[in-house]
Amino acid sequence: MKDKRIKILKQAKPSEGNVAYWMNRDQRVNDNWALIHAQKLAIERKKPLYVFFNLVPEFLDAAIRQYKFMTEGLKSVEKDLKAKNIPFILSTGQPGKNIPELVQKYEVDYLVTDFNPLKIKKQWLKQVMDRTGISIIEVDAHNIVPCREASDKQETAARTIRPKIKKKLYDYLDDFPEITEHPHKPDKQEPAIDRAEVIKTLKVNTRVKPIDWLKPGEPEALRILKEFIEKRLNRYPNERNDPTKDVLSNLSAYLHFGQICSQRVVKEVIASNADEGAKDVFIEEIVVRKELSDNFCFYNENYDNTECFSGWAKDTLNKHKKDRREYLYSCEELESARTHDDLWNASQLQMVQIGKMHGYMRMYWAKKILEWTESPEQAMEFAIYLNDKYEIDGRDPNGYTGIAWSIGGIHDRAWQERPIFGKIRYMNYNGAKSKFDVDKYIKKYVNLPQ
Ligand code: FAD
Ligand code: FO1
Repeated sequence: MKDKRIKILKQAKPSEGNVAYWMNRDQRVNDNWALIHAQKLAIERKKPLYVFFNLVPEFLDAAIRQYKFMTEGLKSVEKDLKAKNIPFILSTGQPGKNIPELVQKYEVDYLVTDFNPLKIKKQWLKQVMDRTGISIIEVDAHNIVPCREASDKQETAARTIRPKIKKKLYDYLDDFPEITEHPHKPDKQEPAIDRAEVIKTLKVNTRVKPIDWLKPGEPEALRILKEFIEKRLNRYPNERNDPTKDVLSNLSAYLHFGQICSQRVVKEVIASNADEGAKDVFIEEIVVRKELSDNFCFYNENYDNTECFSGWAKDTLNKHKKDRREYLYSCEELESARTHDDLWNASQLQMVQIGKMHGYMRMYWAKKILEWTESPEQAMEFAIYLNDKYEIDGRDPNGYTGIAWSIGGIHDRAWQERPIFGKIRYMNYNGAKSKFDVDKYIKKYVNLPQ
């Protein structure tokens, strides 16, 4: 077990208490370094092991769509843990209050939690640390090369973090120990979770309907991974930027909710007999791009606003702030896909209807929001709001980074200067037309019943 995945956040004096894993980002039993470490600690101390999960009534702009996917996935987590003598304790409300209460109730002295670069988790962690006097340990169960280990600062671009990650990647592709049946019985028997009651605690938008084309949970994530490797991976290099082709992995929702980890995905991809070139192209995305996003959000708390843009980007966007906008749309007009651009409308409708916009279209979608709103500040606000409300994989470091890349040139370089965009990379309809059959894509979404 690489100790570099482990960060002692608070060291209390050793004592006779139990061990708990506060599950947040990595919502799975298998291949979960945080759970593996928590069980190791509990076995060493001959103590019961508990898993806490706190369900917040709202999370950024998540709707019932995302909560349904997540809570369905947690059902199989609870079942698998129960079979291993590890109680899964679900609390509802604010973690700053609930986790310290659970620590008290279950006499926990060691609290393990998984790494999460978003500022909301940093706030939660601070509240828990201020209200408990116990040891708190953070384990990076999401990145292959732990975020802090890959780099100790915000990286400029993929090309600067790539060598740092590649150098260590194979050190961190080790095998995952199994979670065994826990030998120390829990002190208390837990009443079954009343899920009807749990759902009532949510204060989320119920109009953004759950999706049915992706089944949540670890087993389904593994099935989709195997199918991707067998049927789509070899076509990925040439067709991944064509939204009319179905070659993407479709793993982002599972990765976002931690129902599968990228280390498992990469190990299976490397072990497969897919083309080596295809493996490299896919690994660039799921390792370099994905871990660059955690690096960006972890080291730059302004990942969700224009303050995070580099100096050159701020200057160029300010210089063009007063440029005439040929089109201006409100958030509602964008949300209901009522713009003059049928390609953009189709991408918005894809996101609203199926909860997952194609990766290539996300760049075009966000860049047009910069072009058709009053300011980069407003563009960031609208893009993040819509992305977090409708994308099944939203509210994720990849999303904040993807939007900051599109609107503020994060991890990108300066390009030919032009109105509104300044030197921020521009994308347009003709560019898309040269890459794929835009009419075919548009027909797929624009004619569907709203
Ligand atoms: P695949 O191409 O199969 O990729 C597999 C995995 O690699 C992805 O799940 C993701 O973890 C990682 N990956 C791929 N492309 C990128 C990338 N550009 N940056 C970081 N990681 C990447 N991704 C999200 O997970 N949530 C979001 O909310 C999100 N919003 C985005 C918004 C914009 C404006 C842009 C430009 C990109 C956004 N992305 C987001 C990144 C990327 O588009 C998605 O991760 C990808 O389309 C998810 O589908 P997939 O898993 O089938 O992709
Ligand atoms: N994490 C939690 O610990 N409790 C929640 O109730 C919760 C809700 C939630 C809803 C939508 C969503 O996209 C994420 C949610 N998360 C929740 C956080 C998630 O598990 C990740 O930690 C973050 O999104 C960072 O990737």
